[in-house]
Amino acid sequence: MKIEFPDNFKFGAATAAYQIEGATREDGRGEIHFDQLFKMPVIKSDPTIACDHYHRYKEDVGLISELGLQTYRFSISWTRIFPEGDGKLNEKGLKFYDDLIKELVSAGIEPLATLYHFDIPLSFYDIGGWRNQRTVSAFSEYAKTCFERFGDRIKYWATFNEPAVDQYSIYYMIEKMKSRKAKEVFPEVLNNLHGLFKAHALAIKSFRDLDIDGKIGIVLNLYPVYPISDSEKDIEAAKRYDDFLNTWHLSLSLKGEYPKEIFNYYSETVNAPKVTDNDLDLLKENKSDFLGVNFYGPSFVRSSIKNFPLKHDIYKEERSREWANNAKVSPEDLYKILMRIDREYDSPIIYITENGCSFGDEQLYDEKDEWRIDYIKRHLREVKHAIADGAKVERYYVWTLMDNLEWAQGFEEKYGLIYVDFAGDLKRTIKKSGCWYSEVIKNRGFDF
Ligand code: IFM
Repeated sequence: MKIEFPDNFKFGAATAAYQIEGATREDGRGEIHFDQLFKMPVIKSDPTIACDHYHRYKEDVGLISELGLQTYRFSISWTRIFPEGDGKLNEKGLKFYDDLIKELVSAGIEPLATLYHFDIPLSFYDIGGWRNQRTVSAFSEYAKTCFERFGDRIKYWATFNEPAVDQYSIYYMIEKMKSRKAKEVFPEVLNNLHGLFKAHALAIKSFRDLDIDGKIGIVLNLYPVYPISDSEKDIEAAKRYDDFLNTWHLSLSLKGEYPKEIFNYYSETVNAPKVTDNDLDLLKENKSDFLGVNFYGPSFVRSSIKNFPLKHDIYKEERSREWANNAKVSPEDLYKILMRIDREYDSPIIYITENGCSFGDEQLYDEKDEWRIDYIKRHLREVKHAIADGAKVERYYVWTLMDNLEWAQGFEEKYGLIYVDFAGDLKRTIKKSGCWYSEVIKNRGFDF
């Protein structure tokens, strides 16, 4: 059977600044919270070089071209533009992105830029991060600067990548490492998320005030959540987690409002977030033009007394062909979440902004790369299935263009279509999966 995609559907791949650029101490870039974390002995990887994309961006755009990608999603590093987060602009940082965009556009590759991919300026992390109005205002100034400088060439923008991971995984993890209690940290997570969504709405407002000819949205990590058993407690825990992970972020992004049930649950358990009527108006008046969906696999939840206040635990299995780095391989669940979004949120335009897999360390010409082909094929089939059933899915970005720094997991996880020789000279080689994807793009589909 031939799986074919409509003419308006675009194929691409995604990356993020911190995971590929390196050059963290060059050309005036300011520090982010991760720079501090990577100095700690528990996390061994070195982000100062990463894939050295900062110096090899021309070669990398050449590879994107060779793959035939129609669009490329990358992120801009806030502290390259404003080293302190606000205040003095860094012309060298702006120039780097100017050069990258020039290279992309002249190769006919459409850029989609993410403004924030887990890289809060250290100076702002230290003053309470997104809970502090100064961070919120500085982000909207940074966003405006990017729109003014690059908006003539970049038509597609995402404000934030995966707010839930930024807060519920990263912020939570960092604060717990300081031996702080969940009862203290969780309300901060919710207030941070509230500040982050205000910053998102302000960025959208300035995008529209500047009358940029393009579309702006947000990128969420979304997936069906299942109880591990049919016990009432597990079912309730799964519902709470689903309400938090999916409903909370979807409702804020697409309806500009908080979902009542889980909002009330949090008000009663943690007395957060603190929200004003003005904030709610801001969110309502500045909804996304499109929704970016990052999909890796479903979550399986059991009830637990350990995790305050959601009282849940996530079930995981050892890695295998059917259980990739962080999730079970389950393409049908991509279909399910796409149809849920379509049904419950008035049929928004959707881009799959990330989908991909790592099965741990991988050599060049490894059978794990064959598994990647199978993974992408099965997920693309479900994307087509959702389109056929009415979901407005218009793009698909493989995570990721090239093997890179997988945050605290370092360089051992390999999600790339391109192999990078981290043990040697960082030489790039297109993997078999990259060649296969390239054919899919050329043929606008594949045989299944
Ligand atoms: O590498 C990350 C990316 O930064 C955000 N989404 C998930 C990817 C794989 O874990």
